[in-house]
Amino acid sequence: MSERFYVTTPIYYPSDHLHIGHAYTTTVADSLARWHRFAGRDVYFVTGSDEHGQKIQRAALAKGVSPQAYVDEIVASFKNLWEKMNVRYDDFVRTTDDRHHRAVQAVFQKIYDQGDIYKSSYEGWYCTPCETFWVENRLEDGHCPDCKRPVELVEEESYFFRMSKYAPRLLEYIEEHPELIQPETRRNEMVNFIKSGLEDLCVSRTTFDWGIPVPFDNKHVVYVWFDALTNYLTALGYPEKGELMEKWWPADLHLVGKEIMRFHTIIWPIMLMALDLPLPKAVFGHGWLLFDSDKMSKSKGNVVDPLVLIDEFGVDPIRYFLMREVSFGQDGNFSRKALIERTNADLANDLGNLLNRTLSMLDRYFEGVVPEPAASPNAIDQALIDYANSLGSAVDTCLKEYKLNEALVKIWQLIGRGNKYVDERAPWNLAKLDDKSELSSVMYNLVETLRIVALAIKPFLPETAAKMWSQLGLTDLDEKSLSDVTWGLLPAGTQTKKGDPIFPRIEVEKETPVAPPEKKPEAKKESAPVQEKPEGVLIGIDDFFKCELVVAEIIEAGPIKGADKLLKLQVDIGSEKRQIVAGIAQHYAADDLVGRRIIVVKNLKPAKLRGELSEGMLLAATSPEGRLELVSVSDAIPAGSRVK
Ligand code: ME8
Repeated sequence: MSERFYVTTPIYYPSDHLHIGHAYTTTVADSLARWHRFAGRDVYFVTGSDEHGQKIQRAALAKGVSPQAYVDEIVASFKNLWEKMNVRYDDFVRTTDDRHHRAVQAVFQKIYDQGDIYKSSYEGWYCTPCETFWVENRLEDGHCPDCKRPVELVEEESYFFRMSKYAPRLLEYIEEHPELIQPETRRNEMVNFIKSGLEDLCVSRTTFDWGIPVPFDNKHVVYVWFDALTNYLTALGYPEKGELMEKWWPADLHLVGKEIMRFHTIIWPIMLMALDLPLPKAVFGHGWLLFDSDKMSKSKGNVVDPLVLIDEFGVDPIRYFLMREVSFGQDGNFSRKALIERTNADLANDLGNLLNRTLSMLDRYFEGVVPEPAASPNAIDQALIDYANSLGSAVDTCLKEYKLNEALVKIWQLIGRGNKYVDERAPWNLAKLDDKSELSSVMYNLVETLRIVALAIKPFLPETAAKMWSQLGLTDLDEKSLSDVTWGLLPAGTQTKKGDPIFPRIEVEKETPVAPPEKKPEAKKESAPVQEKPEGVLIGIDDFFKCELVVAEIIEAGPIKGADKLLKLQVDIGSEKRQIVAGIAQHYAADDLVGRRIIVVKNLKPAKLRGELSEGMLLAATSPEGRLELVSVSDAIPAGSRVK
């Protein structure tokens, strides 16, 4: 990879407000841009708005305002969203900018002058929502093969771009530069599309006027995709061949959704060939973000507004979810439940707890001041140090290959190791020793792990990194770079400042319906035991894992009227609070149970006992004398930890 990185997002249509799918692409582009800057590379990050075309003109008309007034308002909302999401772009291209008019007209004129654009007439199909021309044989039941909506018959005089002439050259180029189209599955689709025959492309329209006029024929406006794709050059000052063009073209990465790969890997490269400009180094077509496994669309009413989510959850949980949940390139699913579960498990439990418990112990043992790592590292310390030292280059490699979720998994492995390290090195035991050197080292190692985590997550979760940095008592975060992701740079003597939990756990609305009462089994002739104990039967590990055992903290315990054997418990299982009814009243006093960490079966079907909902079952063993004892763990294991 070169030491410079020009990355773009699609320029979105301001026909409507942006939703979580648009935020997805832009968050990824922003994190890549931030990471490469952090790694010391020169970065240029461009986004924008695609404001012309029939779709926008119609939307404005329907609202009774001019197209310009219509787009001005929506584009302002784009910029507001990016600001709220901490997206830091270098340039925002509006296709209604004068500079963009100049660029598009220059591109059109040059290609026309060299004979690659000619006038003819178009008679065929058009999908306005996709702004796409379709030849009859590509339609599916008379509908757009991409968005499945009805197409319109269009008959008009048009200018055509000789795409067909360039098809063999493009195929050859793709063969020699497979990295142009990523991921690989999309490359095959595109190659097949080209091989099935490229038509010349209609590049002007005459039946409406919201567009850039063809420079030598005012009756025509330039086709909106020909206009929009040019934005990647507009940002560099094209047609001037100035410093920006010199420095940044060709782009390193056009990041787009899979549905617009064809425009970016066929039309755009051919336009560039006709302009005699080098082709971008890569176009990456990521998958779709679905909503509860369904395509998001206004008509289905399942469009997710990122601003609403940010107000409710804060920006970093959304950024984290988008990049962590989906394997980049593939389709992924968005749901409120999944967002809450991710936030509680990875951010509140794993990261939040590591920060919180480390700084609490540091307050307790060293008044919050980072001690010298006095003792030499043992094997457990060394494993932590080695992993932390390898993290920077591991994440860098992932990002060079656009594997964002893998990068986050690698960072969270360090967090997981940090939490495990606390349990293994048990600082509370070391604190009992007269010689505090080992305790000093262990506490240093934990704070140092957190410093490295804060740096590594900075490009992905800038707000969280800043909050952690301040609690760690460190300064100058903006000046830190990848080279600081190196073990041992934490100065001993740093005064930390433990603050509020950075990710308070989100309470989950009870979404699981109570299972309907089970049908009574048909009366059997012989009475059979209610539950057969499969003693002696061997089960596979998969069977065992079907049973989700987690650590739960008992928050409240109380009696149930008229049921002297039962207690009603409120427990915290990490991701949520639950009520469990347990037959332990004759063995435990309710007050003695509060604060205890027990093991519960999380995925047991809810049931009602004596009219009380019970959502889970706790584990206990009975002594030969009949005394029942709950299976418990120490306070070191946070609620929600999986038992396996
Ligand atoms: O196509 N999942 O603009 P657009 C993932 N103006 N990504 C999604 C998504 C989803 N559900 N929904 C939208 C256009 N996106 C043209 C682009 S570029 C020269 C012109 C993202 O407003 C994804 O990046 O329809 C997709 O390609 C883009 O938004 C489409 O945005």
